Amino acid sequence: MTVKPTPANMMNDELWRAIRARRRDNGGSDAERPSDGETVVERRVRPETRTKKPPMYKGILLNDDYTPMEFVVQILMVVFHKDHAEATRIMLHVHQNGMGIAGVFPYEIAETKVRTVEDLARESEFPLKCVMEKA
Ligand code: TYC
Repeated sequence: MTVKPTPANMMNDELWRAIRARRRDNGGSDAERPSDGETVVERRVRPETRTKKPPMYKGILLNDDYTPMEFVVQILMVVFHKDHAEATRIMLHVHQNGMGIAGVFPYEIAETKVRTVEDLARESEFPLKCVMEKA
């Protein structure tokens, strides 16, 4: 059926358009709009709370020829909370492959760990490098 656009129902349409736009901005739905029998009202179902996971970053250790193996193992234990066996495994992987993942963290935590590794290495005058990369 065709509804004649009277000033009254035109205003009503305008109003609903504005309400819909507002709800879209808020992640809401059109659920309460009364149906005119022709208009298909989209009902979007969303969880009440949006839980967005933060982007994650890998903390990557780079191999070099001068940093002692045991120093790298200690770094992995102290900064990345690995036990001795896991720290040794990661260190040997880096030694043999040139690089390896020490852990995966949200941006600011990865940033802090990378800085801590390089601060400790510098204090001991070892050239150990640690970088971060989007996971
Ligand atoms: N290649 C170093 C050596 O032979 C050991 C080492 C391992 C250095 C891992 C850095 O990230 C590294 N002493």
